[in-house]
Amino acid sequence: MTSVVIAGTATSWDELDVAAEAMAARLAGAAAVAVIMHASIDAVTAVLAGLAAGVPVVPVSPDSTPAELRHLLADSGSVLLVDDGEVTDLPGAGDRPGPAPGTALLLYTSGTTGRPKGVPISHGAIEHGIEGLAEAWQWDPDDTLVHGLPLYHVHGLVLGVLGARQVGCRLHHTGRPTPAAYAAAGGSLYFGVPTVWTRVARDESAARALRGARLLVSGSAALPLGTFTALGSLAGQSPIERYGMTETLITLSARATERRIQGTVGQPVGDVSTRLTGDDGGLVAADGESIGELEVRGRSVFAGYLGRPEATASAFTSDGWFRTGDIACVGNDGVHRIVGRASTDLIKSGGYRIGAGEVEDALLDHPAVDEVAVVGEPDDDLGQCVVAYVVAMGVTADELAAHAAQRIARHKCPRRIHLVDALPRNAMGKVEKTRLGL
Ligand code: MCA
Ligand code: AMP
Repeated sequence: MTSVVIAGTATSWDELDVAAEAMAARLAGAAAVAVIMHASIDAVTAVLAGLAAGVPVVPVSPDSTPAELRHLLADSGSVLLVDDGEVTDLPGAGDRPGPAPGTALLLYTSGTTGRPKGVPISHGAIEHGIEGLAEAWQWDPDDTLVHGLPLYHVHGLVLGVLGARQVGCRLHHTGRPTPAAYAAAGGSLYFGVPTVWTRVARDESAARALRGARLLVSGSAALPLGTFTALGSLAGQSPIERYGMTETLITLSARATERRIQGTVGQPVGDVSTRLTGDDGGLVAADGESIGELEVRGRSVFAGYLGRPEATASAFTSDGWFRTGDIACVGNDGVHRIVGRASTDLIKSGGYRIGAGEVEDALLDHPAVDEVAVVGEPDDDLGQCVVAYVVAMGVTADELAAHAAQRIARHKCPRRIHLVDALPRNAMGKVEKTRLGL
């Protein structure tokens, strides 16, 4: 019986399947079920139950504010909510159509403006993506996967739980992704966002304790050079990097058997194809130098946002490629390098994707606030941190921080709020975010 440990509680995949089957009967026929994703056996059981019952599962962050939760429940068409193993009927639910049949998960993700959008992910996309990763990483039933990532995103849930289950390996979820917990877990395969790897690299004894691991994998944001190098010497290997997106699952990855090249995210996974397009819409050469927007196609790519035809139309090209919004360059060996993002309005902080517009809306909602611009500023630990520039009268930065904290989850809240007299604007009156903080 393959063991599964989640935040200190042990079980097995077989026991989880039995518990999930029992809950599946209660969920069957629902348009969608929302699950509060504490790092717990109960939460994982509820996800597996939804998948077994053919009911789309909507994983919800336990840190969601009441306003965020209301949006997710209404937007997703969820008719049931599971929290700590308790299934509740949602009153007044079902006003909106749920995801299409065949949807396994409905994940919510930030855009540059507006509230988070639902990304329906099919059973086939998940299976295909994990098969591709198993091949790229030589991931097999002899592995013990260790991570402590949140269970409501692709990284922690799709790869970190459903991946281990599909491969049939042991899983040790550490509850929180701390260096000490990673060091104590004794795994063969470790997942982390760059912030986690940076913290491990700064804790020399934790980093040295990973010397027995077969493979360290970093994803969700760019891995800093210093972290790559420090782990190379302390842990005996640098992490391999892979690149993905909620909408595409995992698109690119370095291979376990190949030499690790800092700053590269490898080649396509599974049947994924990629191309780069320039500002003029023309294709950009894969010559290791030219850069363009990365576009992708393949079985793991989603078909469109739930109930957002306009957002879907602008996310795909007329010939069916998904526009990632990431700027990349590709070598003639097919190895990709992510060099930036097309928009300053998508921030990556601690591996979380945060839409500047959502944070701006939360602050603009305060009556004393006239104007807001939110940006991601470089941060040694988080990659980027959320910073707000606010034009307001008669309110303090602390009061605005408290206001935001009631509306948006903690990781989206600005770490710094600067009260300013005016925002920098160009001749057209548009805010120039790149001039903020200068
Ligand atoms: C947090 N704190 C704050 C604020 N936010 N204080 C003031 N203002 C704020 N706005 C507090 C926290 O509550 C905590 O307090 C302390 O500051 C430290 O917070 P933080 O540095 O954020 O550390 P953390 O809470 O330990 O989180 C770091 C983390 C976390 C563990 C790396 O960011 C994380 O779990 N990231 C993973 C995100 C992820 O899974 N992304 C994948 C998306 P106190 O210490 O008192 O509690 S899927 C994806 O991207 C694609 C598909 C892909 O490629 O994988
Ligand atoms: P999310 O939708 O939260 O999954 O975030 C997806 C975004 O994370 C991508 O569009 C990239 O900007 C970023 N990302 C993911 N993996 C990497 C990586 N290895 N290097 C750089 N950026 C990454």
